[in-house]
Amino acid sequence: MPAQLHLTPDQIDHYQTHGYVLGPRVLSDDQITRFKQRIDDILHRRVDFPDHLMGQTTEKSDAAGQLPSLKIVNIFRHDPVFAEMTRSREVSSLAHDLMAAPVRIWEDQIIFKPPFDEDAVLGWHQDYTFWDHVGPPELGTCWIALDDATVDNGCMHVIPGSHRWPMTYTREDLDVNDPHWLMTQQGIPSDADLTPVPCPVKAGHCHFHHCRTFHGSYGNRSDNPRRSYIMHLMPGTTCRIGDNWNDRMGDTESVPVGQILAGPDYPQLPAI
Ligand SMILES: O=C(O)CCC(=O)C(=O)O
Repeated sequence: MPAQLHLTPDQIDHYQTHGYVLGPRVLSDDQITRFKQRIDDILHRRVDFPDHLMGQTTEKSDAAGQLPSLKIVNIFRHDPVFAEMTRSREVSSLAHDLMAAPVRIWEDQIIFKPPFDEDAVLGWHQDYTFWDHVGPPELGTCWIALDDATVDNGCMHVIPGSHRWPMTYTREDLDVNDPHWLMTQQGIPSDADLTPVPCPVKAGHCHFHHCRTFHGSYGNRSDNPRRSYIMHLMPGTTCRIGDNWNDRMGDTESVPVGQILAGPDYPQLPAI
């Protein structure tokens, strides 16, 4: 796998126009194996990981003894195995095709959807709703499949072009119990096409989405888990513009309001 991967001009244009793009392979077989093992170790408490960063996304499914659907956040700040992704030249090359240098890491996540869990749904949302204490809203996400992500096992879906819509709601308005809430909000053009587009990618491959793109995912109907490792990235121009509100997120309080988020808490991806 070449370390210097690049998106083609058509892929870059696709991201800018539609708010997402499917990308190439960024993980080796060895990384996929080690990362899956590490997720297993974290989920089964064989390694230390802060409890409050392990959030259950749905009620536990019916299958006896089965793990629930989980979203684990801030992994690179606590786990030495996943911290190696802060040095990924592959992710860095691609991210710098889409965002102003130097691209830094804002947050990361693991999403684990157990087999046969049709309730493991992640409702429609825009990431920036939860990040509006940093800006400008030009952050982007590199979503990496650890298992082949398919429509059957709940791959991510997007609404193309939605990153450009003038949405007016705030975080306080959100109804987190209604997965379709976002689709009913003011700002969606009356002629908008709200047909969800799936983003299937093979294990080790990635896709990118803009922080304002509507996205979500359905449950897992397959007999395998759906695991992904997700890097939320910020262009080098990203500043703190407000106050922390969620202790599952990166802490911005060491950076004065109006200053660029930089320093050891926000590692810079390798220079390209
Ligand atoms: O993995 C998913 O199903 C959704 C991911 C997501 O919401 C994100 O990457 O921001």
